[in-house]
Amino acid sequence: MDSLAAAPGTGPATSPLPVLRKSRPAAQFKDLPTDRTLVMGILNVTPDSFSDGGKHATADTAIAAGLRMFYAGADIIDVGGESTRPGAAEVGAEEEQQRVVPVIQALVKAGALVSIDTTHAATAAAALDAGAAIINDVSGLSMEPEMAGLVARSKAPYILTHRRGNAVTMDSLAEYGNVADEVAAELAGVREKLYAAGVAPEQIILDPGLGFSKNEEQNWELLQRLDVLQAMGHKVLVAASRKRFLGSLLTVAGKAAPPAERDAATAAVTAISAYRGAWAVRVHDVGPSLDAVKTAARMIPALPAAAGHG
Ligand code: PMM
Repeated sequence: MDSLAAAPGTGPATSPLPVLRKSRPAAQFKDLPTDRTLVMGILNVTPDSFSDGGKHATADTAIAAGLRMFYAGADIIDVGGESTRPGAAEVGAEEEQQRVVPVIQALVKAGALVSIDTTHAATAAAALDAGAAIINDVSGLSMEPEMAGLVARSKAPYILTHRRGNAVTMDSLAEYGNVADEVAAELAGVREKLYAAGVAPEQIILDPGLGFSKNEEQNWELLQRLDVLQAMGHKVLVAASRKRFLGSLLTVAGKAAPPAERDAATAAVTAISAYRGAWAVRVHDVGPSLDAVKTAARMIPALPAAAGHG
């Protein structure tokens, strides 16, 4: 019998605060679905993230939001305690851990698979201790190179994101000849450091780092040329959700769409990325992207027949 107040997909749609009664067995990375692209829900436990900052600023509201995403069907919940938006202030690792650890513990207890969005090795270690299964480091090892040793020792999957500079400097570093090739080459350089530290190839998940030291045109080019990253032989994560380049695309009367009005475009990026074989998408609004990945999975085998080859 189900040990939770509300099992995935069965909770009353109107319940604002899902209640956790008993724990479930810990979810495992190896048990994630493999027949479709995965949906990672974004849970920022921060006062200042660009699209949901302040919404989940306390542990209780963050846990409730995370449980809602889990019950809505998110495969992974990505918990972060430091905003990564351009120009955001850095948060100390201790404060970051105070924000994320109780949230991770509660979500893991509920049976969710959790990733920790951090550039700090100490926070990644504390998150793994609290039950997180994946390390998501938007700095691509550049903030704390000791992260590589932790990834090797823990054997945890590691999301290697492309970014030049840090949250303050990255916008000024968006100069590329061929953005997809250069991003791939720079990721390959960091990958060498991971290998040197003893990280196994199958632990590595690549992320083009949309919006991190890329302008709008470059973000679109990276999405168009996802195959360049896929050719590197790892899983690929696409994280376009509500980003500025989607707001610009949806400009009406000279006004970019605000973050809350970018979810339909996000779901469209999800569908196309899934169709092109992305391993996962990282999104704020889980439901539409879940529908999109299921639709894409259903479309893929239909192609050869539709084209008269099958
Ligand atoms: N973007 C943000 C935060 N974390 N993690 C990965 N792997 N890739 C990203 O592009 C990424 C990320 C930006 O902020 P948000 O949490 O508000 O989306």
